[in-house]
Amino acid sequence: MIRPILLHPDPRLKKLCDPVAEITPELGQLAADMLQTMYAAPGIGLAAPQIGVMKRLIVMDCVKGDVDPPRPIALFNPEITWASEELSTYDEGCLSIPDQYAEVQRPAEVRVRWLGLDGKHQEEQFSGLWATCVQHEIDHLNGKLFIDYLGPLKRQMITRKMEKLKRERARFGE
Ligand code: K1U
Ligand code: ZN
Repeated sequence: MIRPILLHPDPRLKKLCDPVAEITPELGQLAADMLQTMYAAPGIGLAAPQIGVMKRLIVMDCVKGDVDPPRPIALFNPEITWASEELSTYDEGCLSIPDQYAEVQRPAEVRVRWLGLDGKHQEEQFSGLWATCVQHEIDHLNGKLFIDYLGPLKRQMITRKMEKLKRERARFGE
């Protein structure tokens, strides 16, 4: 089931999410819904608070083009266990802040430990777009948005545009 994505500003996008105690069939269904919602948007990642669920769950698939097969992954309680000193800059977007992009600098590589859908711990080193995306999604679980890395003027300008978009959507029922 495709779920509606919350738009910034929304107090739920500023909150710390709760860890998941165990992987239940309901959480498996939530992860499946999030992947369906992410692909439909379209996007390369999605965090549970973006659909109003305050749990530490993210999904991603950063495979580009049609050559390589898709790689949908669901990460419960993801934790960064190592980050490279080398940084990389990416022009980030966010499904909760549509049509707004800004350069954000983050560690170029990160090691992440998480609980998989099978209830087992996994650990993997991510680089390139996967590294950028996993950090962006983990930020969502901590109530942080990519615009929080920008200066106050740029952040305020984007927030005002989003307030206008939300007013228009409420008025015209999009
Ligand atoms: O968390 C989100 O809001 C999803 C976001 C993830 C992300 C994008 C860019 C850098 C870091 C994290 C998106 O997926 S925005 C949409 C997007 O980037 C995209 C959409 C279609 C094709 C390719 C990319
Ligand atoms: Zn986002």
